[in-house]
Amino acid sequence: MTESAYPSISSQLDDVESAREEGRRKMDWATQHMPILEAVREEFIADQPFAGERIGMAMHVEAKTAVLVETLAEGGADVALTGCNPLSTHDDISAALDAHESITSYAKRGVDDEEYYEAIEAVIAHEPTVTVDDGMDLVAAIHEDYPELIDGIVGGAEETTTGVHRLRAMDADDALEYPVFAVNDTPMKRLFDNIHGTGESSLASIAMTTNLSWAGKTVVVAGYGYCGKGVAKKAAGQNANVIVTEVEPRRALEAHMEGYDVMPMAEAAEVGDVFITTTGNRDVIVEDHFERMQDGVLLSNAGHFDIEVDLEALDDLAVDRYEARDGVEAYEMDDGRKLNVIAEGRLVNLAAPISLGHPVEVMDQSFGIQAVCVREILANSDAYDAGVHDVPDELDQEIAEIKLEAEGVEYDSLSDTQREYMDSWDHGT
Ligand code: RBV
Repeated sequence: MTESAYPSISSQLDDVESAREEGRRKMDWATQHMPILEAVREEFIADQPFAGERIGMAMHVEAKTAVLVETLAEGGADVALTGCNPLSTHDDISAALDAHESITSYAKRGVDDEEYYEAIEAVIAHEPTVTVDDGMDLVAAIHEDYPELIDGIVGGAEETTTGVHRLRAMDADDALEYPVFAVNDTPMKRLFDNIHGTGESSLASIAMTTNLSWAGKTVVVAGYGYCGKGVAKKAAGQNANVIVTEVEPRRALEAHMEGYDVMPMAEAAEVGDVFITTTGNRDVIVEDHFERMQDGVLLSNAGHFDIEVDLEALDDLAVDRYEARDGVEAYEMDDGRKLNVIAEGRLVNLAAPISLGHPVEVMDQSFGIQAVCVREILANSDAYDAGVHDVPDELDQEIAEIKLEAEGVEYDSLSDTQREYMDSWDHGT
């Protein structure tokens, strides 16, 4: 394995022993609620499907992710990892992982842009045979700067909507040179992680960061994709009035039929108390909107990148700027209004000081899919050409079955007659 000059987390902390201990304690807690990864880990320990492989990862380095990382390492892999957001890393978790003989962690909280990309390069210096990304930063850096490594890469897996979107754009340009599974697009991921995970953890992080209530607030949710649906549903469940903004006519209609107010952002800007962007696009809340907002609004983003709220424009408008609370930056306008930005406009459920990411149970599902995707790409590499691949449905079902069994939920199966009927076309009235 090639060594990198960039230091792993262990040499960057003052009291690495106590960090490791605390990280391990958090991982133990997560593990107790991750029956899918527990089952997959037992299988991997027995079968050693990753013996001799090097897995490079760029993900949110916190307790649940750590359980995935260890599961892959226990399956025989050498794993090198770093963060996929400068503010989502938990240093104690990073340190606990780095203590494992087959794991090197470069993730550190609060890195600047330069350090962030140096850490990505440090992971790439391990010459991974498989990549696991959340947001596609590893795939992008390898294709742009280390194309000579591509021949040695069997494949990859991508966690999030934004990453899959970027990968599909790359694939459409014939620029993606190894196979990558779109983990995000599976039912076991998207219907739970994106909806319940984003909904619950974004609202929890905003509430804990501000100590403010949802009841009676007007909450503006930008984007009604899977994440937006979750945020809107949970906000309505907390007695907020929900406004949805959309650019896609059927989604706008869906939100309207769900009972939410739908209107352009320019109108929503005037009445919203809390703004949560979930679009995956840029410039969703911009200067014109800031000018119309009420005093004291909260601005936050639940999309992967920090480009949905135009903070540069907000900074230009501001006559003063100060930290109102941990994780809350107040921007004061010349007319005295204060607009409060949470977690620097970065993924609010992961990047605020108290954020913990999605709940453990949903990450068990998402990471269960990640784990079996890594197994699949290595076991059947001949079946996958360069490009984005849907995860085979049997793998998604395998994870659902483990989860149902762990929950003690029984369900029906088709009789032979029913199966035959479903496969036939000649039964009419
Ligand atoms: N996400 N990870 C966590 N490890 O706590 N929470 C959310 C965690 C993932 C989620 O799957 C989503 O697709 C992605 O973060 C956005 O970067």
